[in-house]
Formats: sequence, structure tokens, C-alpha cells
Amino acid sequence: MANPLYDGLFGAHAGKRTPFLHLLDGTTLTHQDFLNIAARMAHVATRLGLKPGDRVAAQVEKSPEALALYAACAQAGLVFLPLNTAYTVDELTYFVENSGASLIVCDSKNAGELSAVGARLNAKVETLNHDGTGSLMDRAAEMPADFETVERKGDDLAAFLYTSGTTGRSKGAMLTQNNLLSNARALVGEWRFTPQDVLLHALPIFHTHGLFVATNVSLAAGNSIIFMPKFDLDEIIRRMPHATTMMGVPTFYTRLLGDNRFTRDLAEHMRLFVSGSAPLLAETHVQFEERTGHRILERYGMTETNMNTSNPYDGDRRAGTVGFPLPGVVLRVCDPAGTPLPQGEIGEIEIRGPNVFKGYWQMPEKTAAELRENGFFITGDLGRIDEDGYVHIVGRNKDLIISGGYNIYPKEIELLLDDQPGVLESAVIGVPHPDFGETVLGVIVAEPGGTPDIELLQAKVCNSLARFKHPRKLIVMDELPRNTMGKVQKNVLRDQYKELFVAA
Ligand code: MLC
Ligand code: AMP
Repeated sequence: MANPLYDGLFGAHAGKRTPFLHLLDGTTLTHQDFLNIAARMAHVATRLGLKPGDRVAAQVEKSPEALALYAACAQAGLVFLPLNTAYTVDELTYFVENSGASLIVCDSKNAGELSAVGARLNAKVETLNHDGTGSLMDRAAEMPADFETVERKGDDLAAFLYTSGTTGRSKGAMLTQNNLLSNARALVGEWRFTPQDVLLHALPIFHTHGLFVATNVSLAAGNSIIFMPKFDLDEIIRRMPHATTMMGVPTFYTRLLGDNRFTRDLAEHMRLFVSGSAPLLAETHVQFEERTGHRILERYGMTETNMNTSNPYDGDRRAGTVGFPLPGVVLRVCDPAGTPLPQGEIGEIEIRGPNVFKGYWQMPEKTAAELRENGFFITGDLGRIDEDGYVHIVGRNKDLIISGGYNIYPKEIELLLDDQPGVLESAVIGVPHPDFGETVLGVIVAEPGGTPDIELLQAKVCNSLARFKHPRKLIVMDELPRNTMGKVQKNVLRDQYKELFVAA
């Protein structure tokens, strides 16, 4: 039966004993081994009563089994909802409740708390640990290794990825089978992936970059992956001579450059380094080329659209630009009303194409505010197109911090801080950080006569929000700078504290 995503990415490898995942323990999983695990998991899900279109929320460490769960969802027609392992139970509860997930897959260490959440929200809970153990795999072991693929259409939902918003409430971006498949195929062509490639995969698999870009591209091309649980500089250096390509956030590249074992010889076997998810500094691009002879290929994407643009594989990869729109993708630079601006002017980037998501789950108003009727998605990024057609991202029209490739929406942290005793108001900003590019700084104004207890505030943040969102510092000020309209001038704060972490 037809299921474009499963057939295109996974089923295409049925029966192949070709290497898929090279693991750090020296073993290799073939494409067929991987499909067998996925098929067994698909049986487990259907026997638990899940029906096509049901959501599966997964907060699990990176492992071959965690990746197979994505394949299982595709095969059984379920909507895969991967979640950052750093999220707290508070954060997870929102995602499960909002998505109406029927199944939660989590690490055994969180099973107690999440079982309570599951019981309240009518979701089943299975466990899957970093080493592939857990109740999901126990059940899977009893199941047949083949599963009749559930029929799906290209426009059916394949995944939800939650993305925070400027209002502080996360939205579930609904991605269809075609969104994912079309983008993977476009990237295989643009980046010349072939079955002979070996991808160094050190990204997490709960966001667009590690899951849909790195993994889907490899599946679409049929290449193998050196599958690393996380970014570990020593392991990257050890494995690089066996790889041909790597994808990473800018922090990967600055960390590599900070290590003198990373040399031209080490990178000799590589044909391509791709960077994205956050701006790559032009100086990193230049240093990288000086050190290795390779020009990093920078591309631009987002959760709602997968990848939009890429620097050319052949041709000039220009530092500080994100290249050209991918085949099939239309990119325009507009004024707030959606009128395209003359070439060279700065405006908001809008995107249309087969990659653009279907909308935010059960949020028609937010969908309508960001997705125009003519199909253009308003990205919130500010950019311009130069005379050679290269797209430059020059800023953001959305209040967003990107730390080490993770997105942090200040509003979510401000709402929490504002709610605490002794706090009148707060402003959360991103300031330059040598490792993460940007990091989070919180500025607090005390209530009249009150003194906020900084330790208590930090503790509250710790309990409620993922570690990467925590302000690295909380500063108390008498008042926040405001413009004549009374709006907080975050740019003034950013300027004031721009050297707080850089100088350290
Ligand atoms: C980890 N920490 C972070 C952090 N990552 N803090 C802020 N920002 C981050 N990105 C915390 C850790 O919990 C730890 O807390 C401390 O910071 C130092 O940790 P570390 O050991 O140095 O971090 P590490 O585990 O090495 O992780 C850093 C990293 C990782 C950069 C390798 O964050 C990463 O893999 N980032 C990739 C994110 C990604 O895939 N983004 C793509 C989104 S998709 P403590 O308690 O010890 O101080 C997207 C669309 C697109 O944006 O275009 O691709
Ligand atoms: P996310 O919502 O996590 O998918 O993050 C998407 C955002 O990351 C985009 O809207 C951009 O602001 C940013 N981004 C992704 N790639 C790049 C890039 N190459 N340069 C600058 N910003 C980027």
C-alpha cells in the first residue's frame, strides 16, 4: 500500500544488507536490521490500540531504537512527536496534553512521573532507554519483524514539532509526509549525497536538523551514518577520518576549531561540512577554510519549513550568506503587509513551497497570522537578497534567542519570572557567548520595597524549564529602559551587556 514517506525513505531499503548505522561500540546495523526493529515497534503501537493519525510523544535519548520509533510511526501512519530530552515534566505535560498524544515513550527514569501524566491524560506509557532496553523493546521482541505498511497520502501528517512562540505558548507545527520527503530529496540533489557517503551524525534527533535534515537525507540517499549519542569532540576527531560529510550547528565548528588535533589531514577524507540552525560567523567560515581547506556550506531552515535555502555545492559558498532558495522553494523579502520589496532591501523573509508545514495544531488563529492565504509563511527572520541572488539573514523580527542551536523564546522565561514573589517585571535577552553563540540573560526589576531572592528564582526556573533555557545570570535593575511608547528597549539592554560573557 502506498505511504510516500515510509516507502520513499525506509521501505526503499527493504531487503538491503547495506550498512545504515555505524555505532560507537564498533557494530553496524544494516538497513534491513533497522527496518525489522521499526516493524516490531509498529506492531506494538497498533496492538496498544493506536490508529493512523494518533500522536506518539517520545522523550528518549538518541539510540538506533529511538530512530526506529520514527520509522515505526511512519509505517503505522502515526504522527511522531519527538521531544528534547532536556524538557522538564512541566514542559512535557503541556506537549502531551496539547497534542492529545495516545502514547508516551520515555526513559525508565522518568516513567514514574510520566505514568501519572499519562493516566491523567489518557495516554499509554512505554519506556525506551539509551541502551535500547525498556518495555517498548520487551514488547517488540515478541512481535513479527514485518508489518503491513499503513496507507497514507502525501498530505497526511507525519510529525509534530513543537516550537515556542513570542506569546510564550508552544505551538505544534504539523508536518506532512510530503513536507519531509520533498525536502529530503531536494537536499540529496543539492548536496550530492550518494550511497557511498558516510555522515558523521552528532546532532540530537528530536529537532529538524538532526532528524529531518541529517537522517532523512541519509535515508533518501541510502548512505550510512556514524551515529553518535551526542556531540563529543574526542569521538568526532576519532571518527572523522572514516566519514565523508558532517552536519552541525555553529558551536560544533567553533569547538572543532578550538582543538589543535583538528587539522587539514584529519578532514582530508571529508567532502562536505554543512552548518545551520543559527548564524555561522563569517570569521568561523574563514578560519575553517584556512585550517582545513574546506568551505563550510551554510544553509537556512526552520521547524515549520524544513530547509529553505542553501549555499551552492558547486560554486561560491559565501560566508555570512545562506545561499539560494532550494528547488521548488520560493523566497521573498516583504514589508509587513506582504508586499515584496525591491531587490536589495531589508524586510521579512517569507517562504512558499512543498516544504512549508500545514499549520499549528489546533491553533487556527496563530496559523492564519503566520501562514498567508497564498501559501507564504512569514518566518519572522529579516533578510535581504543581494545582487547575485544570495540570501542574507540580517536579524529577527521575533524575540528569539538561539543558544547552541536551541531556540529560546524570552516570553516563556519572562512569564515565569514575573510570577515570582518580589518581581515587578523582567526582560530576558540573548547576549553573545563564545561557545553557544548567544546565551540567556535575565534582567529583573524588584517590586517596590521588595528584594527578589535570586537563588529562589533560579530554583524555580530549574524546576520548570529545560536547562538550556535557564538564564546564565540574573541581574537586578531599578527599571527597564523604555521608549516613548513605553515598550522595553531590549536592544539597549543587549548593548549594555554584550560583553558580559565574551570578556569572561
Ligand atoms: C547544552 N547546554 C546548553 C546547550 N546545550 N545550554 C545552552 N544552550 C545549549 N545549546 C547546557 C548543558 O545542559 C550543560 O549544563 C551546559 O549547558 C554545558 O553543556 P555542554 O556539555 O557544554 O553541552 P553539550 O552537551 O556539549 O551540548 C552543546 C551542543 C548541544 C551545542 C553540542 O546543545 C547541541 O547538540 N546542540 C544542537 C541543537 C540542535 O540540534 N539544533 C537544531 C534545531 S532545528 P550544566 O548544567 O552542566 O551547566 C533548527 C532548524 C534548522 O533550528 O535550521 O536547523
Ligand atoms: P527553529 O524554530 O528551531 O526551527 O529555528 C529556526 C530559526 O533558526 C530560523 O527562523 C532562523 O532564525 C534560525 N536559523 C536557522 N538557520 C540559520 C542560519 N543559517 N543563519 C541564521 N539563522 C538561522
